[in-house]
Amino acid sequence: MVDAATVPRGAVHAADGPVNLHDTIVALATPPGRSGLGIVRITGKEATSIAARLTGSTAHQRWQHRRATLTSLRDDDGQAVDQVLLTWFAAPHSYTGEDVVEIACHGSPVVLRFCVERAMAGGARLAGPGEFTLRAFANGRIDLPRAEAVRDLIESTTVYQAKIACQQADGSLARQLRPVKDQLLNLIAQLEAGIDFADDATSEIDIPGNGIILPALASPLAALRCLADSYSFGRLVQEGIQLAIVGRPNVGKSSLFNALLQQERAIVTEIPGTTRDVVSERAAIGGLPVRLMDTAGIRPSEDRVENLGIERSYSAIADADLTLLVFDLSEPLEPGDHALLGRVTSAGAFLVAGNKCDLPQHAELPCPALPVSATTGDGVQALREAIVAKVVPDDGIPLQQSLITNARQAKLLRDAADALSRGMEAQHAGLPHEMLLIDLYSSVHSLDELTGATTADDILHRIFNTFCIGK
Ligand SMILES: Nc1nc2c(ncn2[C@@H]2O[C@H](COP(=O)(O)OP(=O)(O)OP(=O)(O)O)[C@@H](O)[C@H]2O)c(=O)[nH]1
Ligand SMILES: [Mg+2]
Repeated sequence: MVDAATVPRGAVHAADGPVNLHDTIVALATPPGRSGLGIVRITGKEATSIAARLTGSTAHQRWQHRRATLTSLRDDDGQAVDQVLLTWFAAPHSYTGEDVVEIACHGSPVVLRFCVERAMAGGARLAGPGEFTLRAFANGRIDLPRAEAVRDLIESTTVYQAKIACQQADGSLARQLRPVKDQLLNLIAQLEAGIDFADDATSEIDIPGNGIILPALASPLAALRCLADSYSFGRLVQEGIQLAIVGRPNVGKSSLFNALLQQERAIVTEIPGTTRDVVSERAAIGGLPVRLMDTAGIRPSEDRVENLGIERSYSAIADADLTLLVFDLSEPLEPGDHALLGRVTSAGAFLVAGNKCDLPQHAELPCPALPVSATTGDGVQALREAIVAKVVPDDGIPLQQSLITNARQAKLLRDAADALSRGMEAQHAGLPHEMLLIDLYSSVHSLDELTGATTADDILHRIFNTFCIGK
């Protein structure tokens, strides 16, 4: 999708001035600290000559593209400091599109620092955050969504998030947008030609009629809306959901919280009113990142501290994407249970669990509930699945099509779709084709901004600054 000719080159700004995209940069690509291996990465015109000097060899003519070579990292006197594996990626078939050398050292912080400092002494500059990926983008190797996906892949906290990011890093969004943009450009070309020749009686080029224009708008509009709509679920995949566990005291909220987390995080006792504050913890449920919130049991109370805790339980219900209301199946329900059900129902998405299903049942539930036992674990897996089913769209987790997980991309897709909607309205209202052309150009412009073909430097700077150093 990215048109290499329109990609900004050498003009991207860092906070303190333009970023030089033409010098040679070096960074540690693995986390600092002691480890089995650490990788130093160099990209740029001087990458191979600097790496040759680091390894004290003139043998770099024998390095093979994408093949690892066993060699030594040496000091100025030629003394070996570490035995390393060096991999050379020849321009333009590398991540950045330039010559790239990766040196896998043993993961000693002093060795790694030595390697980076020697590369700097040889003429390389220390890379800023995301500068390797910025070069890949600036050199037309990847478009902006693919660059953002690389960052999301590194930041992923669940395997499902990683799968989505991996798919995006592979260019799935560009593959879906390319035909959309082509359709829009075709329509623009037809309209422009029709307008140019409108006054020429000898011309055989006509302005296309509604029968051609409206369907030509409908199909890209539907595709853009579908992608933009996927963000409602994509946002949850990226940011996770907040799940508040609420109920009367002693129904087993903290026990269920611990069972879902698979660790004894919250205090559990037989004394009603044990939990006094919101206890929250991150978990992955069915691949979704979930912030679980255990709350104070809700009941009328004279205790000031308990009442403060109960206020927080109400706030947790208000803030949650999903509320899990817990009843105790082994005890008759109380008026407070019914009041709470009313409150939870009106607050938004909710699930009801009947806990302590291992005990004889004495509760008459006013609504369907998932039977669970936090003690035996019965029903906990079904509860996990029910939580996922509550937030995943009806047609399941859409791994096949591109999923938008990024607010910037979602906004630009909505802008592109809105422009087409306006164009359709203009067309229905019989306005001159020039009006439709304005909307078509506006839609294409939003798509170009999305892919990075026309994205402003300060936005690029903000995006790449969220990357880690060495990527
Ligand atoms: N038999 C049985 N007992 C349970 C189950 N879940 C919780 N309990 C017991 O019920 C009591 C209360 O459990 P908690 O998890 O502290 O209940 P809670 O809803 O967090 O209570 P508060 O924090 O006081 O609001 C404890 O004695 C638990 O061991 C269950 O599934 N079966
Ligand atoms: Mg509790």
